[in-house]
Amino acid sequence: MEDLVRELAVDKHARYIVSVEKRKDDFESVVMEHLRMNGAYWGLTTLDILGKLDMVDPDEVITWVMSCQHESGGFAGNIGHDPHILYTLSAVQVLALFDKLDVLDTDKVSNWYNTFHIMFCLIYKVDVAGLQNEDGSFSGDMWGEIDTRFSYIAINSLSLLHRLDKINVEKAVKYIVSCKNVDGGFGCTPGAESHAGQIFCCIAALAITGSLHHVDKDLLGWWLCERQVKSGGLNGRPEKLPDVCYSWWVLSSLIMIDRVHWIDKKKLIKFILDCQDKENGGISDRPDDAVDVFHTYFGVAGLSLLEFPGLKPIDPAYALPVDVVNRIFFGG
Ligand code: 3PZ
Ligand code: ZN
Repeated sequence: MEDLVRELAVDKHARYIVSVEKRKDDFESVVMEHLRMNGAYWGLTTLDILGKLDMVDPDEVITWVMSCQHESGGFAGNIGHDPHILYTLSAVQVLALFDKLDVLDTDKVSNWYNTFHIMFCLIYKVDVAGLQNEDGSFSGDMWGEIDTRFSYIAINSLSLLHRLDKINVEKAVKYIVSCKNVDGGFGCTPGAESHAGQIFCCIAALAITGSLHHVDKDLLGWWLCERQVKSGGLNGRPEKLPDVCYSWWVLSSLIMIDRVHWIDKKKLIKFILDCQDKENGGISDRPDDAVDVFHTYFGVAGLSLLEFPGLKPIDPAYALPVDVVNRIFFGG
């Protein structure tokens, strides 16, 4: 392991992240403009894991985050956009990184979730009825909005705000368990195909709520470790190409179910290191592709889960540095 330490271009990755935040007009930034809150979370968490969070001005970040909050309590992806649960988790996570959760009126944020949850339950009732009568082919857009990803997002952010009591956790867990498949994995809705990203959301939500006893760990562990391909990288489904972001979805799930020793950790480290742009910084989905903030974050976070020397450990369920999570739940 010691010989690998020099292989991670820490300073270059940190400079890459800071430079992307500053460039607001180029193509990459225009594409990412509507999800800048997610980008801020990916970039800033990367900097923190690298021990470089002091490269940004906390006041500047907090002011911008709070200017994305709506009267309703939810957060938008950027100033002037509509609030969505996807951006609200990122906003809560960014505030947590800077130990600034106290600037939030937590009841306002969690009441907004409550509204969302009531809507969720109303639609879900229809979903169950619909599923019982159909073969699984339903209109994508409408159903796209009901997804185990949103269960994870609600459970993670409400837990960080100490407001899990605002939702019916038992019902939420029951819904997630209803998305479990015979291969041990989970899909986005009951009966939907297992997918590593969805498995992460379900396993992490079950971990946060202390419900991992619903999981067949050996069966799921088998499906997950089968994701490792010859190059050492991990894919998201059978027959797909490996991708650095799956280092996170698959690896964090394996850790949460105590089966991480079933993959070749050294080969995965090598795959992630091979995806670096060693000249200009940043990490891509697979070797020699273009880098982006998303894969830079998941590459560095994956290395952190693999206990790469010199990186802050990251919590596999909350997707925040362990010291940040400890500060929230144990004070200090
Ligand atoms: C990427 N999104 O829909 S996206 C994302 N993907 O907003 C961000 N691995 O064109 C970046 N693929 C790059 N910077 C990619 C986030 C996707 C995931 C696409 C991707 C990643 C392979 C094809 C969905 C959390 C949040 C969102 C997602 C997953 C997990 C894109 C394409 C899609 C998107 C953004 C840009 C490069 C960056
Ligand atoms: Zn990817």
